[in-house]
Amino acid sequence: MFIDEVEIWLVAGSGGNGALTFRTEKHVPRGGPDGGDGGRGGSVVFETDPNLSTLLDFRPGKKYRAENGGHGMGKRQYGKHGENIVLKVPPGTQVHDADTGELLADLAQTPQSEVLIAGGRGGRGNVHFVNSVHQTPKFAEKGEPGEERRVKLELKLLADVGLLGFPNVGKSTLLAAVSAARPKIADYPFTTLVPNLGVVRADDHHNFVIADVPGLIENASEGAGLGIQFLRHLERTRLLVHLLDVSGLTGRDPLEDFGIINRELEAFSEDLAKLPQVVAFSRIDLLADRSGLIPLRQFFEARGLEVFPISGVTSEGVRDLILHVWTKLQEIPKEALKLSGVVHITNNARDDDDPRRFTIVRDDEGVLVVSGKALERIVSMTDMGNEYAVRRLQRQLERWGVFTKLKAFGAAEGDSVRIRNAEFDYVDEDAWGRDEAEGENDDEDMEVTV
Ligand SMILES: Nc1nc2c(ncn2[C@@H]2O[C@H](COP(=O)(O)OP(=O)(O)OP(=O)(O)O)[C@@H](O)[C@H]2O)c(=O)[nH]1
Ligand SMILES: [Mg+2]
Repeated sequence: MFIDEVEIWLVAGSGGNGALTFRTEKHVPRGGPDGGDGGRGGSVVFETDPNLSTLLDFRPGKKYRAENGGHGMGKRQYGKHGENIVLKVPPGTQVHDADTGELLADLAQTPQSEVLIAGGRGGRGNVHFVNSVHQTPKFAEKGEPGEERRVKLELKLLADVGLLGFPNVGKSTLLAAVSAARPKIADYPFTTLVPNLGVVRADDHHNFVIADVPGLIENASEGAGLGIQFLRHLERTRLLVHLLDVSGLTGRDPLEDFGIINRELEAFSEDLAKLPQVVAFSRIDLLADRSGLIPLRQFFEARGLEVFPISGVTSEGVRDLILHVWTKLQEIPKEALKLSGVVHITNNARDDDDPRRFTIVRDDEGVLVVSGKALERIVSMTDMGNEYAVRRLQRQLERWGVFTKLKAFGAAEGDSVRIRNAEFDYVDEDAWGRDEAEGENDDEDMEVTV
């Protein structure tokens, strides 16, 4: 189970359809066109919220939808814009395309808000298509369908300090002793299955964040135990507190444990292995005779590591440890965190506005598939049930060189051609379009400006 990695769907609102209406006046059954534009669809927006520390509120697989735009109406009335959907995430959340893995947004700052998918454009009402030749355009544009995208949200916890240690050494107990966090604590390994965060009060004005992660075991970096998936939470910390059980009750050798865990860190990431460590001897309340700790302490101090004997149960030594950690944190700059803040706006509409840029491929069934973002958008906004709209589309396709390129590609009379959801039979250009070119090629001045 991961609380900090979740796949969801984002659905931008579709634009509303433009209206196909005509003015009605007394004694004039059909006046001029007066169809208004559809409203823009709502966008999908992410916003950081410093009060959040998990992605638990997101339901895996759920579709998070922005509102659709309203349809245009008669009397040139615009449709209402769709409401954006604003998804709140903890700082440190990254949004990836679930299919390609591409990083779409790195939401590291507070406040930070990013439009992940812009809503679909509203279709234009027929009033826009009046020109010197066509006084009564009998078509309107449909709204642009809202883009849908599956994304993976990933939270790398922005903790200052990570707790490191074998299972059952008392990491969660320590977190509970120093913060308001109430992680599950029990006397068996792998009690903690997901990372817990706690805010620790250093003094009246300063806090820092500790992350308690599941215990590590030998070969964790190769997937043993709960594996490495949690090690990456420690990647963005600035300091590690390495807990060693010195009570002798578990039969573990603290020195051996220390070596094993550090080897796992090195195997996982060089950066992680380089983080400064503070050693905490855990469960000292269980030791009646503490003389055995002296050589152990000397071993670490000889290697430049500070040692703090503690008990999360009685709180002995805990305050000293915390004060020491706080002092050290002040020496380690926060800039060490790698926060990029990179953002790509994924909206198709903004990426490529030139309908002359498209590609043609023949699919397995022999259908000629024409793809190009602007071109596909215009096709998706064409009302295929309306012969006037379809005729206009044909003229546009011709103007943008679609038929010429299809011919050059080897299209033969009767081949099927598909552009997005529209499929039609290829007709050799010499056999069609002549009559259109004369009287009907009248919309040069209403170039699509989407
Ligand atoms: N006597 C004593 N018991 C402790 C101390 N710290 C932890 N324990 C006990 O040790 C057991 C394990 O403690 P946890 O805090 O759950 O250990 P953990 O390191 O978080 O374990 P995982 O989540 O499994 O990795 C519990 O039964 C605790 O009550 C301590 O300082 N003294
Ligand atoms: Mg635990």
